[in-house]
Amino acid sequence: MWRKRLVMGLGLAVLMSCKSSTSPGCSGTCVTIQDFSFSPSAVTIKVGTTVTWTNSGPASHTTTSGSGVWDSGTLSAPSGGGGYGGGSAGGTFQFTFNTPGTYPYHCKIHPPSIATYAGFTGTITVTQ
Ligand SMILES: [Cu+2]
Repeated sequence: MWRKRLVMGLGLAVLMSCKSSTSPGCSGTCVTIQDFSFSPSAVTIKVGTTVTWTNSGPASHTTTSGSGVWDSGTLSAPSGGGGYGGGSAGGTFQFTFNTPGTYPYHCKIHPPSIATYAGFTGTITVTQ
């Protein structure tokens, strides 16, 4: 009987560690959105990789593909110091890239066509 309880305990520990690694922290390929930059702005990944964007700036943002491949919609800003400060973590968005290519993107709310946000762009490069 003790053996079964041990296995269940381990399973629970694995579940809990998974949960804490997705939000507000991020495992895998992660891009942080700030006011007004994507960090890192250029990311190179292998086909099949999932990218997670997290908004940690004080304003709402989006990650929006320049060629319509993805659009996160509005990602809310973290509140009350974010997940570590007792508030809520910023909005996150995940997209899996299954086709090699170069994917420029921007924030729809703060588009690079406005001079102030000209540098607020990012690129995902997907290789075989
Ligand atoms: Cu924005």
